Amino acid sequence: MRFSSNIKLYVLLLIVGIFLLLGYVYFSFFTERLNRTTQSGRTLFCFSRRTDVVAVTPWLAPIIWEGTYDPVLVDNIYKPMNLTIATTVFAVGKYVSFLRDFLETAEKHFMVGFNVRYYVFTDRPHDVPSVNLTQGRHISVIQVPGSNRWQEISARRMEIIQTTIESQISRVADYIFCLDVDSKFHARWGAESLGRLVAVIHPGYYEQTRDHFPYERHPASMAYIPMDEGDYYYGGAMIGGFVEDVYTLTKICRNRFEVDAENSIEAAWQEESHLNRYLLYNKPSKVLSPEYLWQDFKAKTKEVKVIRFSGVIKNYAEVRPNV
Ligand code: UD2
Repeated sequence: MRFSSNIKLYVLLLIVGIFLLLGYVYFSFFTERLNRTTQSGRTLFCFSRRTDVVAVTPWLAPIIWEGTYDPVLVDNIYKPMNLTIATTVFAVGKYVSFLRDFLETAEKHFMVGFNVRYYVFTDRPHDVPSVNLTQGRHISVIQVPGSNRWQEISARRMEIIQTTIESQISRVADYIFCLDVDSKFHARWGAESLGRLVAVIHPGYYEQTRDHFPYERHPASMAYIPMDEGDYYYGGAMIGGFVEDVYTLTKICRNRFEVDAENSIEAAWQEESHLNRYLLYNKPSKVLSPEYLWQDFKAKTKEVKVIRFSGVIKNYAEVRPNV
């Protein structure tokens, strides 16, 4: 009697053991499959691993920080689309000396694996360095007038980008980025940055409240923003998005700039002020964190895990035509 009850116990334990083993095997297999189908399990289980930064705007546009997206998944979505990205950069006067580093580092980090058409605007076409470009990437050099005022060079970018989109870029590109030349890329700037209208938070103001933002505060200016309005202070060193959305932005900012000029007004930060005004009433669909626009003189802060693009330290008196 005791012998047969022992056997029953062994059989029961054996059955329980087999079930536990099967359960373990099934669970491991299922998890593994889930991971493979989503590129990495992170996407489903911990999409944003960041709790120290805000990764969405109040109008629900993503703010792109390291750790809030899966680069492999993003590339798998965008790379098969065979997109062309226009990239404009102005190198007028002595700023032509920044071009080599800008282009060489862009080739290493900027939209790698995509078709990129650089448009270099300069008054010194013969000083444009020759840089080895990878397949699918081209440079067009476009001559523009010089100026003896840096404010004018910086501000006229809107007009020149607008007319070049009309005459050339709209026929060949899907997206466009307009960037400052006195900068270098240091890490991936990829398809996570693509969107309908893309702006970057200025590194000098991302920790400040809006009453400290250097918006244009004179009501007479077309760039005016009242003290109780404003979302972020966006950097003028980067505008991006669909070609047609950036076209509208440049056209409107250019018109407002010209109205100001007719009234002898120059906004506090030239086209950057008009950009901020435009983006207040035309919200960007994607916002890049200051990882995408840093400044070399600024010490890295704890929330900026990766510096992707950063302005070099320059001697203003040496490189600008006026002070
Ligand atoms: C800030 C902005 C810049 C622009 C400017 C206000 C950032 C980091 N930078 O930079 O985008 O809004 O304020 O006007 O947000 N350039 C030339 N030749 C010149 C002068 C300028 O080619 O003689 C071009 C060049 O591409 C340069 C850009 O204009 O990168 C902006 O000029 P800046 O870098 O001197 O302006 P900065 O540093 O005050």
